[in-house]
Amino acid sequence: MRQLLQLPLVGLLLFFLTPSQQSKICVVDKKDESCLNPLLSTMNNSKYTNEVQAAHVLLSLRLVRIKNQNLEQRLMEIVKNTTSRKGSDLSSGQLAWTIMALGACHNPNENFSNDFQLVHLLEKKFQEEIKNMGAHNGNSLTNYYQLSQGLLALCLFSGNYSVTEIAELFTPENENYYFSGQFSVDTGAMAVVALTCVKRSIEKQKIEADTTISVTIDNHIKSLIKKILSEKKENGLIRNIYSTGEAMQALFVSKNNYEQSEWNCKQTLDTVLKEISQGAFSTPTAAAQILPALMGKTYLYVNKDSPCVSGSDFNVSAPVPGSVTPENSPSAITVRYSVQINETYSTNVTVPNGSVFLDVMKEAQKQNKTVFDFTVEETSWGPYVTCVQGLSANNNDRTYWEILSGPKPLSQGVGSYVVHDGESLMIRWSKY
Ligand code: CBY
Repeated sequence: MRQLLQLPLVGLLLFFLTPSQQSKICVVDKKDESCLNPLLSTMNNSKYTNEVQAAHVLLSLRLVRIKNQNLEQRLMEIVKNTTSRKGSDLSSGQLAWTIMALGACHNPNENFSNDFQLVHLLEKKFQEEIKNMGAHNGNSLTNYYQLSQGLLALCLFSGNYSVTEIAELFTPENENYYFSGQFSVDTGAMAVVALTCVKRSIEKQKIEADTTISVTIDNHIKSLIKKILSEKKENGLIRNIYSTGEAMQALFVSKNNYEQSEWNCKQTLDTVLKEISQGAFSTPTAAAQILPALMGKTYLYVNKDSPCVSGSDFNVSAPVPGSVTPENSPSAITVRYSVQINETYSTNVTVPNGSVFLDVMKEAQKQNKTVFDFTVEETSWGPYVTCVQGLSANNNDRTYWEILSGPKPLSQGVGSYVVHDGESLMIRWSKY
């Protein structure tokens, strides 16, 4: 009798633990939303020196329907000014994110008459990327991450593209998905989201001739998802903390392409929340890229017909946890800094505690202007080193300046990585 009574209870428990239930609970709980405060305060307190950061954040806030009218207004101004000033100088990915951010919802007070023009401009940029591939050994003008961003915006905003061409370009064998032989999760994830949009749009239009292309695209998605899942770490992160948000989005949009047992979404979510509490995602772009996935949203939710203002206003209470300097740590630290081309040029550099990689480079440059000379370009992720000792990185040759600590390539850029006393830092002429 007792056993009989227990049966329904066991059933109920099993129901809650089934994989489909697990996937449903994989968003930040309403009661835990304060965990996201560090992300929101990073977004709120940023100076937005790089305009594309503003597009990233605006898109993210609109996607999760978090309302902060002041911030949104500020971001809109920056994005619109940039668009009218730089317009055709924006790269394909930058333009795609501008279109996505401005068009993510409909505001009756705003007139976006030039949206249509932006989509046309993106069509042109997308073709330029492809043309460059023909002329430069398969290398696009920028990279496949941006090509995927471009495709996604064209797909969501009714731009023109050839589905046959897309099916050929985005084949998983394409070496543009790889950097130095390693699969780029960020790139693969963005491609999965874009290809899923294309596939759904083909299915909606019911064009018979496109059915086989739809099957090909579906196979590409399946294969990319396999590669993404093979980058899953023991703690649930997918490659690293900065690629995990977009990998989660790719996995959300293609639930039918893997077994539920292949991914424990809750574990990934918990690890990301722990990282947030420890001060990761302290740049606006990093915060903007992780936020949608934590609230169960993907870029496919961008909806130009929904109203802009809704949801609740957010109050930022928690301060951003940064790298706290222990009280007894020395106020100045010394690191070894090297530039490697064929030869290696090294020096010892003393910088204040809490300095970033870029500060070390500046200090070395003061010591020797010829050997340690360098230039940077601002990107939405912070400064990107373009040139050292007069030698410039080049997309067509797939060359770049790689940054390392000891033998390990860093997963942050020169403007974010905080250096440690006694560390050996290097910038190395490399090929991806
Ligand atoms: N955005 C882009 O075009 C960038 C696309 C991206 C895949 C990007 C990562 C992912 C993302 N979510 O934005 C990317 N990096 C690319 C394409 C590249 C290549 C750039 C050249 C090109 N073809 O466009 C290249 C050369 C392979 C590359 N990244 C180099 C580097 C190193 C930069 C060093 C330098 N010279 O300044 C570096 C620091 C790796 C290293 N150890 O040398 C690097 N990238 C890192 C760490 C990163 C991550 C940044 C994380 C952070 N917190 O700062 C990254 C998010 C990102 C930006 N790269 Co690249 C990847 C990750 O770790 N998950 C378009 C825009 C409009 O959205």
